[in-house]
Amino acid sequence: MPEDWTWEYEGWHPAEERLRESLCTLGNGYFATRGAATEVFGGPAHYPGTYVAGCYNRLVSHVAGRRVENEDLVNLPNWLPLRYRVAETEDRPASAWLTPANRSLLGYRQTLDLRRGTLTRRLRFTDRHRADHPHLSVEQVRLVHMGSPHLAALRTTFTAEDWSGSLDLEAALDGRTTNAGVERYRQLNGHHLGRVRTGAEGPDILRLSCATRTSGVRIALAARTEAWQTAGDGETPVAVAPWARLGERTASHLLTVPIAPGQPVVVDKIVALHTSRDPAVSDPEEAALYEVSHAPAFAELLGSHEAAWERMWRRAELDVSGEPGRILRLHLFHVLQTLSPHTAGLDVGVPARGLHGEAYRGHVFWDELFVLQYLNLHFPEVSRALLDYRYRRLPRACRAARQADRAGAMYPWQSGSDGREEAQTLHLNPRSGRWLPDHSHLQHHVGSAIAYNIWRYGQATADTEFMYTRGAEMMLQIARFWASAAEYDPAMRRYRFRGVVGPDEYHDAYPGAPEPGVDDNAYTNVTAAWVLARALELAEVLPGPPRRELFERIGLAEDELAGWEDISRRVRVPFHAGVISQFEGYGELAELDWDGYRERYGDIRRLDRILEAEGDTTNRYQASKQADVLMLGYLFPPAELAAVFQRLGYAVDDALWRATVDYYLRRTSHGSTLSGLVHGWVLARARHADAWKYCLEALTSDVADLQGGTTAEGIHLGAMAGTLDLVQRGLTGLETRDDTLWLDPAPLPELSEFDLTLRYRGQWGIGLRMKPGQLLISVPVSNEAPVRFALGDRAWNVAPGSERVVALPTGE
Ligand code: IFM
Repeated sequence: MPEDWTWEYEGWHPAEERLRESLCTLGNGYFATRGAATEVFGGPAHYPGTYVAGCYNRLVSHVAGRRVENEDLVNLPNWLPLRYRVAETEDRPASAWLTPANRSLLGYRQTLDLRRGTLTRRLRFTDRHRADHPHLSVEQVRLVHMGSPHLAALRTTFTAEDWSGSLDLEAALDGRTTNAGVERYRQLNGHHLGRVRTGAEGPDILRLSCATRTSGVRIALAARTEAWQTAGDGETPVAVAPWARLGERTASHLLTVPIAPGQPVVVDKIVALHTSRDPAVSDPEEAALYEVSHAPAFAELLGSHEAAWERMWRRAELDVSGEPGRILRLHLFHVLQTLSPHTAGLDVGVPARGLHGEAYRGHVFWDELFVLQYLNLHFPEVSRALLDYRYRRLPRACRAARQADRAGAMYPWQSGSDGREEAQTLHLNPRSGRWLPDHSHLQHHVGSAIAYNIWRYGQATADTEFMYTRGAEMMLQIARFWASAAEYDPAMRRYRFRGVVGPDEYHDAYPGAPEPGVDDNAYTNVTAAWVLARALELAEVLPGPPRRELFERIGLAEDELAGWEDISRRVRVPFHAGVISQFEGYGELAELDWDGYRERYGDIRRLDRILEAEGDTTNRYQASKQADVLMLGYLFPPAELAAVFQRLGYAVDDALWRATVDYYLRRTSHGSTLSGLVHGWVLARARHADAWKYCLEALTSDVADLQGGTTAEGIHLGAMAGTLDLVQRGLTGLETRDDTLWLDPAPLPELSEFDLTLRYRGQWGIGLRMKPGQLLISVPVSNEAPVRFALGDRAWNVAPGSERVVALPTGE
């Protein structure tokens, strides 16, 4: 169905434009551009933004009497501007520039076509001052090339429906951009670009170059403008030459073109973007000019762009019927625009908000935990590159650990260009206007997320070249950090991790405590124990020479491993009232009047801001921002979770786990999009009646902007990718271990039919088709060997070119 691949936005609604811009962003893993209007060079309704993956700059600001330093993903010069108006005639001055906000606008429709990777904008104007009400229609197609990652293009076609005259056109490169896309950051310095230079080359090429102020990344754009109209015979295109106007920070092509019914005017803008961070580039300006002057015409570019997308869709395949399927495809589109095969050649991590806006400054958090699981089974080379981003920053993480009197690697909660801790030290509560201390750097569980990703990547790919070298080194250094952070409590005869912050950011200290952090966060402790156990397992299988070489290089002695073994079996997990405690003392905190707060405020997702504005704090209450203990049920399938607890000497049976799920379900405000996802996943696996409610929340968090306007500042990449994985692994129960694809379906009635194509250990096109009561497994004929599947106590080797239909227990 064609509509399954398109998202349509009708009319011009100033309050919604920025949200649409995020959702209509086009990108290719190297760079992305928000779906902003080309006619407006700014203003409150629009926020043009172009971001190159990994292009950061650091600036100092002064807020609340303090000096703060922030590193931001930089908003680069805007390549979009293209504006138009009806040119003056002998008896009439030129019209105003025509924009979607203009009163002469009759119609506005934006269509995001996921299959083709294009954004088409259709606008229709009239001149109300003229008695004959002439009409001008404009169709504009935009692409950010998926095959040639440094190219973008814009084709604009103007049709005079019932008048003749001329159009004035201006196509520009605009270097006046700043980072101003997030209201909360407005008091911070956003002027990242300097040394702007503009120029023109030959009759049809403009150039603009600049550099980030402190990181010194040089950026260059070049734009080729091609315009023509059809001649009087309606067929012969006649090229129209532009002339260049160069400003200090802008470069424009200007042209005036006659137009008449049956003689449309077409303007193509082909743009190239390079930075000095690019591989295989001598000078970015020279590279951009070279690229733009060798780029083919628009029609050919569109063809090769669509072909590149077709190849991507084939590898990414995940087909779900109905509206959930349409949303999932949009999520997949944005994941692939942020992290594509082009990413594999770059030194970049997973930006939590995509390349779609400036929230969280383009930083890299633990959110990659929700992203790599999907990529592992489609684009493993991209997963590997993202893990290599972490590997290159391992020395910095080791130094951070040493500075904190720990051993091993302490990865930062927020990472940017060089891997230092980028978490802010102050954050603004927009409700109270107060700047508050930020202790999120105590979320050391980010290290376990990296280790978890390495382990799962290894299971999905059997990539021993990575696992026995960089993967092992990171695993061992993260395990070493945990071993050095563990405090032995002789009274409890257990190891404890104290002074941390768990995934639930509402608890960063005990009420009234002078120091930040809480003790024995169950998620942190259990995942730390898991990391230690997996590191030992990996150390065990490392072949002799690489093992010796690695141990020697990182100074790891064999007897350290004995200590890890002990810790991995005796980490403490607190319990209260028959459930796992989120941390020591959680059960003693006050109960919140949830109904009262809901009644008073309606949306209480950001309860932390509400309470702080009232002079209170979430630290006093049994109130969690997002899934914390329940994250364990997201990371570990039931058997593995039970085994993890068993190894620690705790009996966590089904009843205790269910009681734990219910307990936190009643005490969570879901102030992060990750929360709905994790709850949906955990409840779906437990076949809980409320599962769909949370899955739906995760599915709609960006398209319906559920977190109160935050999608306009960038999409939530973790939740988007997580919903793909919810189908891929959550509903199928898919696990990749022991050379086997293990299945344990728990389909939701609302998501009971879907198709997946996986790439597993170098084998492409492995198919899983789920229907109510039935699962069809297929292995393409092109495969070299059979693939082993298991479900419960049944197992099959499915040969190349064959299928296996598996009946599922009733209700599945
Ligand atoms: O990593 C998340 C965190 O869990 C909740 N706050 C936002 C971060 C970035 O997405």
